[in-house]
Amino acid sequence: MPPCRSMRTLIAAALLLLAAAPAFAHFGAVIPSDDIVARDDAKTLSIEVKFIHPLEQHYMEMAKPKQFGVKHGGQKSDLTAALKEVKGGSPDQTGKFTFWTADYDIRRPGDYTFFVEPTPYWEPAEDLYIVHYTKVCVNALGLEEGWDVPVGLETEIVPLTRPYGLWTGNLFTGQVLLKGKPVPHAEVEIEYLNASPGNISVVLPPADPYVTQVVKADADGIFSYAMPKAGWWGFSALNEADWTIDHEGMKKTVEIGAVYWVRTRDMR
Ligand SMILES: [Cu+2]
Repeated sequence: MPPCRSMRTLIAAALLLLAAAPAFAHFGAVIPSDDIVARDDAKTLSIEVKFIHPLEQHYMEMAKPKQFGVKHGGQKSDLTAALKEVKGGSPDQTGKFTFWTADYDIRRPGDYTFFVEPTPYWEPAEDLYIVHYTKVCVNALGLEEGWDVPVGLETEIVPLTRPYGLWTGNLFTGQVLLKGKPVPHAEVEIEYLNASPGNISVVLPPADPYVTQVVKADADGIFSYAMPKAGWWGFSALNEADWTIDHEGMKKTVEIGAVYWVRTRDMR
């Protein structure tokens, strides 16, 4: 029996919804209050840890991360206990979403790479779990050392461009690693954080493909992108984990992301 009219309408609507489902990307985000701590600056950083759609300014609910830490001078420190739960959302979102903040006191010179390993996020629309290993580097007190050292996460982006002191228009180059090895031809998604401090004109994408930029890495997992506006830029390389997570008795795929954030400033 052919489906009734209301059923056909429903199917058509569902198909339309699928077709129209925007490819807006989820991004783990670790955004510090300052990216370069100079001698006269406040030495306490406030760091926000979120799961968002950066250009659309949409929040997703974020459970307490499995691990939050910093690598400095070759040493890793666990900062998970410093995380405080906060609620927020974009102006056009109903309801509030959980994200996390932590304060961190800079005491010594050098590069501080903050990293987060989130608790797996169940995404029913994609029938998978998402874990975005996310990093950001803060330079402190005049010593430029450590930014190019991997943290040792399951997957991560390691910068080949020094990730601070970047001008608008600079090219950011990085390498995608999975279990410490380059990922040939990795696809990297890039988004601008519309909520960047100092962003006076919110970016309105003229069409969906403008929301998330896409570049492909070369055979050594190396990619580049030139950032056209001042603010924070997120780079995200997605891979499938070689492990699964049980969800209601079924083994589910886990999408693991390597995410890295850098900040640009206008030349003037
Ligand atoms: Cu999302």
